[in-house]
Amino acid sequence: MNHTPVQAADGTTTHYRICPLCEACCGLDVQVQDGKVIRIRGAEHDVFSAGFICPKGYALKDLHEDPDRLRQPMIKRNGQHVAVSWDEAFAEAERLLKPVIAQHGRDAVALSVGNPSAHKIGLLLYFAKFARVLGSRNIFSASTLDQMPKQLQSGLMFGHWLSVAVPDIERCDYLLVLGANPMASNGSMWTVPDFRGKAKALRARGGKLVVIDPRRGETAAVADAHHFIRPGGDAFLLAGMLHTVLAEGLEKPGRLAPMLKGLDDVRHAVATFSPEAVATRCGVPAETIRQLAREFANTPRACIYGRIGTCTQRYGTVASWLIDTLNAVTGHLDSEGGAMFPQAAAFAANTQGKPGQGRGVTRGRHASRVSGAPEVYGELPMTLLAEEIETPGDGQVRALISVASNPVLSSPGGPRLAQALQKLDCMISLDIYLNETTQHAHVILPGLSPLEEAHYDVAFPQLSFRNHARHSAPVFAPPADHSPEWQTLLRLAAMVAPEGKLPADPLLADDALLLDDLNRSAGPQAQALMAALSADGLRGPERQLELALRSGPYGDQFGRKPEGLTLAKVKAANGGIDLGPLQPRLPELLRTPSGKVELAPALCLADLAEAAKELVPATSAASKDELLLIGRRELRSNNSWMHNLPTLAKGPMRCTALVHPQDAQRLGLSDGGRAELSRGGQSIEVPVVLSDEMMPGVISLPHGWGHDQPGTKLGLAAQRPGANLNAVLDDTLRDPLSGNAVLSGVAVKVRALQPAEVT
Ligand SMILES: Nc1nc2c(c(=O)[nH]1)N[C@H]1C(S)=C(S)[C@@H](COP(=O)(O)OP(=O)(O)OC[C@H]3O[C@@H](n4cnc5c(=O)[nH]c(N)nc54)[C@H](O)[C@@H]3O)O[C@H]1N2
Ligand SMILES: Nc1nc2c(c(=O)[nH]1)N[C@H]1C(S)=C(S)[C@@H](COP(=O)(O)OP(=O)(O)OC[C@H]3O[C@@H](n4cnc5c(=O)[nH]c(N)nc54)[C@H](O)[C@@H]3O)O[C@H]1N2
Ligand code: SF4
Ligand SMILES: [Mo]
Repeated sequence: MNHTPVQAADGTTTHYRICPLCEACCGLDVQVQDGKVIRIRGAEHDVFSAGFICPKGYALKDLHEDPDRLRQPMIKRNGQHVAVSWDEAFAEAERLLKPVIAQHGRDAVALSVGNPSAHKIGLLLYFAKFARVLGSRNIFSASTLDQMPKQLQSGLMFGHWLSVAVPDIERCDYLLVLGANPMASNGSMWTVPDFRGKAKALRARGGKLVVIDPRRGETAAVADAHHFIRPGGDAFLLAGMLHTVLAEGLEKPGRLAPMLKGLDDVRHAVATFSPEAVATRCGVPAETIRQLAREFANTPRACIYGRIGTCTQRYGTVASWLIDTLNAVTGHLDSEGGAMFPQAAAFAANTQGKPGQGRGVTRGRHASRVSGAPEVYGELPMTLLAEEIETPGDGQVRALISVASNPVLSSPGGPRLAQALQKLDCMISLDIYLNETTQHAHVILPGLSPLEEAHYDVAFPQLSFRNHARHSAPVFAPPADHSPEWQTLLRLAAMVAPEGKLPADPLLADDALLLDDLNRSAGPQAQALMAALSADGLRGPERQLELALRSGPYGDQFGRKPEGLTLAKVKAANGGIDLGPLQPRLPELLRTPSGKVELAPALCLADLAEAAKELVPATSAASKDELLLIGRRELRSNNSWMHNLPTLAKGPMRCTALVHPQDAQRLGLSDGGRAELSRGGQSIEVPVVLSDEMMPGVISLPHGWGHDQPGTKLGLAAQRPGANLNAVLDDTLRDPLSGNAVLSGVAVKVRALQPAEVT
């Protein structure tokens, strides 16, 4: 039974809905009258988010009602997209896709999967199934524009890509934040609704919040201290801090000591990274580095948290590794108020299998065809998609299936990729807009409105500040003939499966794939389990969820622990079920072959040795007419796809370049004037805002803009299109360990535009 919507005397109903727009995963109350949303508020009774909401949460109404949101499949005829029936769309997809596989093999079909898929249970679970059936090596995702360094580092140290430690903020007394702005982003790789309230409480109990960022932004504004850092300098700063901790004998791993492996190697590796040696490279004075190391190490409940700014740089994996190494050697890993590991109720690999030991992670099981970049977590770097399409030869990518992905705006080298997409024999997009990427698709298969779908977060309880299990039912029934995305993916899976291997009917395909999985995991009990799971008519993602919850760490184990969780119990709980504060999980969580925390992975040591070469001589700053470009997130925007929603689009233009007045003076830039940013033959024009929030020499611009492409259908966004930051970022720059793109600290030429030059 679902928790039933609350009916008011005035005829309105209030529905509980978990917001799928960002990682905070807030519970919302959606009030409905006569089939229309009349109000959205934070759900006070949500056990996890307790009433918090941000302006994007209200915009779910706009998204639901947006006339430009696709409600019917589209196919391209004579260069124009036209709406067609679902049958026609699937027939066209099959007509284009099958010959590519028949003639060129499975690797000729690439997949590109984007951020919103992490927020949809159907997309997340069934994309994985689809990718397995397809069996292509060419898988690209937003992960290599974002957090792959953190996943690789966590995999190397703890044995699984998703064993990521997050700040235990409610018990923390010293939080050092690098390269994150949770006041704008609402948290990332850390699910923490109402960061402001939690930061305020931390400070109220005498704790300290310190921010390291080339921009003194919204999070720095609520912190006790802020220090500028040269973009890309984090690995150097962190190595300097670790050097200080070890040189001054501040390490105290405590109960972790017997679980740590490689401390001597770490000591040796950071020996050359004294605060004096790194200061110029990271732009943080040596004395500040020492002070940061000392106060962090000496506060009993302390934590370092690094996010996108620390990942999207040349030494992204090394920086991420140094963060958790610092947390570990000071005894702040896996301890209250430090960096702790959530225990999700469902789907967490680190709650399955043998506790305490495992196979660990391997990378480089195959390499990209053209540049030879190693596979990481089954993926190749997103910045290499264009060359895989452009470069002729065996294994050339000739078809692309994009799933909730807009790499033309989100990936460096976007304009080059847009050109490449034109050359494909087949492009199929699962998306809800005709936008900068999907305009190149031969077939677009739309998803539902978030208000038409049930929701349970698969990924984010694995990254949450507190353990919980929450489910929300659809607010509105989906249109009768609209294929939900998990079924769309199964229909595509049947097309690409070897002949006769998978039924074309998505419900039968779902049964077949689940039974396969159960045969592998449960052996002789597979049939009985299948029957039990399917008893209440459960199918698709909800049946997977029932299996995951019941067999999970809090589950009823199919009756063996009757007090345990089932899907029905989670559904019936109004506002979800609180599973308590984070608990120590080491060594049980570990899946490394050694059964220890690997403090000194060989890959990281080798790359730190590379970084050491940059210490002497100190690298010079950008040339006089160049600034180092960094990204920015705005509360009323979300990556590339929410600029068409009226409540978010109103107000001042957000795609602006922030420049320090000192730089402005040198470059002849003025507040409100326009500048041209250029690099590698590409240029964009943006409005300039002068701001002493900026570190001199650095310029900040948000990504996800540039909605001026003909052939798209984004009426409102096109009125104020902004410019595509990724047009001037370089698709050759990567962290060689994780394949993650370098988005931070790339030097761009900045030129003031005279009014007559503005286009
Ligand atoms: N320069 C620079 N570039 C960046 C970043 C940066 O900081 N700086 N950030 C990077 C990061 S962190 C990320 S995660 C990526 C994001 O990169 P992407 O995931 O490629 O981009 P999004 O803007 O999230 O666009 C997602 C697409 O999903 C569609 N969509 C939305 N909801 C649904 C749905 O329910 N179903 C389907 N099928 N489609 C849907 C949207 O219409 C859009 O086309 O961008 C990266 N790019
Ligand atoms: N409102 C809003 N919320 C979002 C999104 C959005 O687009 N809008 N996107 C969502 C997504 S996909 C993600 S991944 C998360 C990201 O969430 P966060 O990781 O919090 O990302 P940002 O808000 O971009 O903050 C990154 C900070 O890093 C700083 N920075 C840049 N370069 C460096 C550097 O080299 N070193 C250091 N120390 N700092 C640096 C920037 O100035 C910025 O303040 O946000 C999510 N939430
Ligand atoms: S913070 Fe994120 S999850 Fe919460 S309402 Fe805003 S967009 Fe939705
Ligand atoms: Mo992201």
